[in-house]
Amino acid sequence: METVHQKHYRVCNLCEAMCGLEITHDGKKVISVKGDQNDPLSKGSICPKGALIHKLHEDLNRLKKPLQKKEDGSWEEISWKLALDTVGEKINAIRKKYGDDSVGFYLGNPTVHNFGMMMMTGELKRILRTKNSFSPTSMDQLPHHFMGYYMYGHSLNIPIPDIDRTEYMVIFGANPVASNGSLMSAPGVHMRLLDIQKRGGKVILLDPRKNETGNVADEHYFIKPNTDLYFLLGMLHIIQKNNWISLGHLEDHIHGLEQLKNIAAPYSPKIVAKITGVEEKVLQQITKDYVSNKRAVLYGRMGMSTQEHGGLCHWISGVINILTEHMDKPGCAMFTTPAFDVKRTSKFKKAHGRWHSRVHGLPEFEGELPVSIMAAEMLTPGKGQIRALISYAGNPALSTPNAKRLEEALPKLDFMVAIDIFLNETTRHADIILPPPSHLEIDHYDLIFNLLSVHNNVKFSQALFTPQKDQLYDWQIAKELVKRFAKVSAKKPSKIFQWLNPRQLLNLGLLLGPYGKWSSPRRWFSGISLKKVIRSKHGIGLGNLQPQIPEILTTRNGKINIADPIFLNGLENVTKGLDKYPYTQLAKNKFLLIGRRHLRTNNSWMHNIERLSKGRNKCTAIMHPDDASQLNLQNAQDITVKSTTGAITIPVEITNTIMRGVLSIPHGFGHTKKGVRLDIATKPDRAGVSVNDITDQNRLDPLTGNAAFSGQVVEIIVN
Ligand SMILES: Nc1nc2c(c(=O)[nH]1)N[C@H]1C(S)=C(S)[C@@H](COP(=O)(O)OP(=O)(O)OC[C@H]3O[C@@H](n4cnc5c(=O)[nH]c(N)nc54)[C@H](O)[C@@H]3O)O[C@H]1N2
Ligand SMILES: Nc1nc2c(c(=O)[nH]1)N[C@H]1C(S)=C(S)[C@@H](COP(=O)(O)OP(=O)(O)OC[C@H]3O[C@@H](n4cnc5c(=O)[nH]c(N)nc54)[C@H](O)[C@@H]3O)O[C@H]1N2
Ligand code: SF4
Ligand SMILES: [Mo]
Repeated sequence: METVHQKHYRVCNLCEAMCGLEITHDGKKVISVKGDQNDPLSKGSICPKGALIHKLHEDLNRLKKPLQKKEDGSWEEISWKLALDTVGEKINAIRKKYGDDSVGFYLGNPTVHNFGMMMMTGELKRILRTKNSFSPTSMDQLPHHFMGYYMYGHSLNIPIPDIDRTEYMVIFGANPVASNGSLMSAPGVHMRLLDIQKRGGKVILLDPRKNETGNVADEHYFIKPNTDLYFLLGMLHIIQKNNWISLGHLEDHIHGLEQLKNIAAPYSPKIVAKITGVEEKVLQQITKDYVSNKRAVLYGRMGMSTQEHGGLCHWISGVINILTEHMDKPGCAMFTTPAFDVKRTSKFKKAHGRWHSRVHGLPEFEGELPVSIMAAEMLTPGKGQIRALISYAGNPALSTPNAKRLEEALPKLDFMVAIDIFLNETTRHADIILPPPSHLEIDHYDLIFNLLSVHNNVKFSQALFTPQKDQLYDWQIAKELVKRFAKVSAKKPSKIFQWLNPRQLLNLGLLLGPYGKWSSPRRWFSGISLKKVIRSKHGIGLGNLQPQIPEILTTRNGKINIADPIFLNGLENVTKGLDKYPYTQLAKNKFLLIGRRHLRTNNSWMHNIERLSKGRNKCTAIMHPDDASQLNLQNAQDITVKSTTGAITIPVEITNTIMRGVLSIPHGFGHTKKGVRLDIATKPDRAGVSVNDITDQNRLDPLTGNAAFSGQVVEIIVN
């Protein structure tokens, strides 16, 4: 009998780009995956990870049944009921004995790519009532949220670059050509950057490495890691000195302008050049071109966020965009209007410093503590010590700063449960693993990335395949745990999450959202509902980003707080230290460490796909040829990289695409750890080493508590 091939359309949920996929299948197996040409946002673009999404589904290492660890360390498959009941009993017993804070909660990156998991883990967190809640936010985009919260009143009020209309884009520390864009969902970003050039515009990159985006950019400048704040202050200095300030339509909506007056005065181009390593004339030219171009934008990502002044960087870059009429205007930094707007009706809610971490006294933000201190909260005895961990869709044993310390802490816990599809570096420490279905077995809607997308857009993906019998979705697992944990919680489960499933909640959000049927009588017939979105198959384009100030502002005074004291004080501390800035050259065996991503990797968890991990070793330490020759190093030679927290041995990759004195090592590798059930673990030449064995958990942005990966000093020992 001839097999009938069918087409399935969905959105790839592996990264932030939201590419539309066209999947050809026979009802049981995927035949091919291509970019969906009719997707209004991605228009056919796809990357190698999306094209292999079915390999995750087919991976023989993927777990399908709950596992329980036996006394001898081996694993046994158990029923869902027994697994959930055991988790309920164990965690409740610990909570009863030691209090709510004795349970640590870690929500990993894939949570934000799964709307059911997002909705229901929020409820789970509410019921757990632990102060010890963590996520990768605090080693990633926390400075963006911090800036959104203090300047615009909500941590999700994050302006994104209007990449399709801009004519001058200055990028700090991002590599969208490899990462496919972050806090700027822009599928096919490579083409979008080329389009800027076709329009006669320019792309400028400031990065200690001439990365893949640097190959596309019109201009690339090496900037010393951890110094972007000084460059931005240099820009502000020039703008203020020349009085190139123009507020345009924001004039009546800004509060605190006066306080900005002299803040950049000490940051003369001469001093800035000395600190950043970028020539004075480059700073002058970029500032001039940026100010004179009406459609220009500053955009900074990982490299700018994960440094010691990540919070101040995002503040100053926002200040510059605002002061020069590059905010809330086409081609500049803009806010989105998503169909389901999770922050739409929200009023200002205090979300910073409501409690502090026990050991280091660091403030929470949006209910989370900095992840860098998670291990300390496990290892330090006393009331409130973490004794159990719920790790949801995360791999902190590879992803967090000084993860070696966490590896020390995890086996000492009284109990750990991991909700994950693999037995990997983190989940191997669990007592129970609960595996949800694969990425092709779930419904999908981008609750968060539609909020960060360069075009307004709405699309719903239905599950393609049916999960194993009895297997629970991430959201169902959370719901089952809520039921059990509620027995000893001071909080009652909320009715809405008890009665409605994620699809129904999503439908409500869409109906009431800015384009929804229920948003106004006028939209009763034409408006959006989930049914209508599902019928659209390829998704519905909702047009370009629109100016939204003042409507979007949810600050207490209804204004943009351009100079909140928290930022001014933070900057004052930096300025006080300016006279003593350590300009000294490092010894020839000392380097400033930075990270990188590769198009064919996705943090720590897609290396197990053979077709992504094969080929050239991606886990190398990139070094400049002059540095290598000073150390007598040959390409691919093993070196030991040592820091205050540990040492790793890794092959060196010599290329002049990196700044002198800088070393670039990717994260997410190191799969050779004992007990991992992954094919990649049997291939030491590809499994790599974990850079987070040498990153220092004490290097934090003092303002936000974000991990400062960039610019850590490491020492090289030639083997
Ligand atoms: N040195 C250094 N460290 C870094 C970074 C860096 O640049 N440098 N980057 C940081 C950043 S930005 C991030 S976001 C973090 C990521 O940090 P984490 O979120 O801790 O790690 P991931 O590698 O994303 O691991 C995701 C886990 O989720 C599982 N998973 C995948 N899909 C699903 C699903 O649908 N359901 C469930 N339940 N599980 C699933 C995977 O098997 C994997 O174990 O790493 C951070 N760490
Ligand atoms: N293929 C792929 N795509 C991904 C991911 C992945 O692992 N693989 N991860 C996803 C996730 S979780 C995230 S958060 C995003 C991140 O996406 P991006 O923000 O684009 O992150 P990176 O690719 O790490 O690029 C960071 C850049 O910052 C530079 N840099 C480092 N330190 C400094 C510094 O001090 N100053 C300056 N100016 N630059 C510096 C690095 O050299 C690097 O080029 O990517 C997402 N997309
Ligand atoms: S760029 Fe991201 S969303 Fe697009 S196919 Fe690749 S992994 Fe999927
Ligand atoms: Mo991230």
